[in-house]
Amino acid sequence: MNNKNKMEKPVYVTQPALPPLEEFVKYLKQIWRSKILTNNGPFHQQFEKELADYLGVKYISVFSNGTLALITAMQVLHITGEVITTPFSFVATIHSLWWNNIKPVFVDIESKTFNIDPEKIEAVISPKTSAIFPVHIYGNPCNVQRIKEIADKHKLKVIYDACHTFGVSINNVPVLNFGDLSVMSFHATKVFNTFEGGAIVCHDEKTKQRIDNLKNFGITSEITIEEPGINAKMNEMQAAIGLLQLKYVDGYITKRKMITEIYREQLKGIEGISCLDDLPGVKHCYSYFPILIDKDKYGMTRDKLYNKLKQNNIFGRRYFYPLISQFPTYSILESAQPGKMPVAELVTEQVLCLPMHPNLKENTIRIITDILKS
Ligand code: T4K
Repeated sequence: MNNKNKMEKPVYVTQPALPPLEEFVKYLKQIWRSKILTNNGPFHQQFEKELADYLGVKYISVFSNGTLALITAMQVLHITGEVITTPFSFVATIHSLWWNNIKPVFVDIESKTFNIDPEKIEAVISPKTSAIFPVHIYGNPCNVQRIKEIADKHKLKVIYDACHTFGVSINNVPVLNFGDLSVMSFHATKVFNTFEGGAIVCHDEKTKQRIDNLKNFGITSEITIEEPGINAKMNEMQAAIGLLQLKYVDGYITKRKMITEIYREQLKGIEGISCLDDLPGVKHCYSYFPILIDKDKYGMTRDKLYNKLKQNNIFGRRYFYPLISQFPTYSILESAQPGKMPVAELVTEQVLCLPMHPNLKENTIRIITDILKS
């Protein structure tokens, strides 16, 4: 085997971007002095304010991770019965329904964005449906206007899984301002990380107060517990890292955009490989770089290419394969049956996310694309 392209060190699908350590040490010293480690401390409060400003949203409540934020979001809106959603996401999306005893009803995705296809939603609305739960997959915004129309017509709530978006806007309107709630993740693998972390964006003070109570056991005063909450609070170290990351995140996104453009240019014209385009009027955050491999035209399956890259020390990931609807817990559902979601079933077999993070060197991208071309 010709291994001239083998990387000396492994190249992973992502690598967290981190601020300078010296800057973080200053924050740590403050925490050591104050002894306030968690429970709505000063960094937590400051982070919520600065984050809301950065994102252009009115109310945000930060969480210890995105999954707990999703689980809590369902409680905030008292979601029950059935929820219409996508099979093409990370498992946490649908696990959040399961943990709330809510039945997911899957519908197919659009081939242009891999997001839920709004035109397939109305056909599965039933008297038990309480919400639509789309995901802005890879950070590409859903058709938010159409989803709003459908939700308004049928009086359904909309909760967006916005775990892949950071600073994304449509015609200068932050995508987080659509829907009743949007849920974010600041996991190590995301565009913006606080090691682990997450948030719920809402649009009024009362809801924000309720979310704050729910993530803190339901405590509303020293002796009052209004409802059964959970512990999903962000701690002071996470909030401090978040404050620092806000200073650097524009730079991270600029680098991701440059990397995307190099990939797109290099992959142009390879028969059987396609990638997603930027959407008109959208400011993207370039969280992932997914490609589709058409085995007949490319002459190799996605899995063979995935393994070939691996042999060269390059670890792409098949995000999102299998579909969530294909996992045993969910595959028994009627909406999950094979043949019902042809676009998602095809995309999950063809998709491969190539390495994407701000520290990726141009030379490494060229080695990756040379392997794809060879
Ligand atoms: N909704 C959506 C749509 C999501 O994508 C996610 C999470 C959630 C909800 C839930 O949010 P959180 O509760 O996580 O906040 C990863 C992440 O763990 C997960 O956060 C993410 N989505 C999902 C898409 O990917 P894995 O199992 O693929 O990650 P892992 O550990 O294999 O990491 C991938 C690569 O990243 C590694 O090969 C090396 C590199 N890496 C990873 C970590 C954790 C590092 O260099 N440093 C690190 O600390 O799930």
